[in-house]
Amino acid sequence: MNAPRLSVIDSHTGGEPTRVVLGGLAADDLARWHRAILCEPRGHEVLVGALLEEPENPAAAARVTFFNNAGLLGMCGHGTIGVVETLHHLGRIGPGEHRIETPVGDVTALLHEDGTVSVRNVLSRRTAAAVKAGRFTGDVAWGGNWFYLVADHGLDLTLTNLHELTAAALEAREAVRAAGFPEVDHVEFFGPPVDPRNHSRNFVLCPGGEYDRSACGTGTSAKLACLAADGKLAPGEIWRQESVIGTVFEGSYEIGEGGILPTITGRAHVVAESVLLFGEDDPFRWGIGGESK
Ligand code: PYC
Repeated sequence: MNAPRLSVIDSHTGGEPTRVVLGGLAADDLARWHRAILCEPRGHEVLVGALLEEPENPAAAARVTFFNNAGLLGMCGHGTIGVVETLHHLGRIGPGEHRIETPVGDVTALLHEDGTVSVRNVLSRRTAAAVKAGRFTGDVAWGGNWFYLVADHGLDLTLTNLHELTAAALEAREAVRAAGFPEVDHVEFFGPPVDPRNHSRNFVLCPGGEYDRSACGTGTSAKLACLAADGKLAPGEIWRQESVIGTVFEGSYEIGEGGILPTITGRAHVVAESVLLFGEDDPFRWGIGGESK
């Protein structure tokens, strides 16, 4: 493919950025283009991409493939909220319920009149409890991505501890994979909330080594699956999950077949509209550290 010109809209959801690509590529192209689109010098390693395509089901608002600096993502909670806010900003949808197709299943997103969005996520479940991995013990759960959820990390969940948190989460990821869970690519550390209105604070390590600025929609879904499995949260009860920067997702769940159906509520804000260029003579056409495959 020749150098595309890609129209993108950037937003953030609770501080975590989403770059929606409005077309010009197919999902198969992302293996080659993901770092060029997201990473420096056109973006930053923390950006999560969302490629919009025509849905298979004409009743759906969009088909979305999420990706980050490391490759493709299954589902993305903050990203879905960012996509809905972006479609609203473009005048393509209004308040109401919208179906969105993702590679791991359809989700529904309810855009409220006040701009908040409630995402009914894919079936989520805890697959293993109290897994010992190196110096950590935690649960393994699916919330649209795979998580290792750990409370006994020994660190305060503060921005001043980012380096220590990242190093410990990478260590936990290595250890849980070696313990027989190679599918885990996200690690979620828990601690007490700073704001007493919230139930818990988290730090989430994403597959490419970045931390989630939001409370992580799929991570909160995985947490709800664990709380449900332990009988610590009833269906319909609200769980307020605070992120390491203090932003909040509200979660609740219904019982599903073989798991739970989580709903995550948050708000996104559009911050930029732009066209990305990838000059053939640009030495960083593929992003710093990226290369054509
Ligand atoms: O909100 O699900 C999420 C998410 C996954 C990775 C970054 N954010």
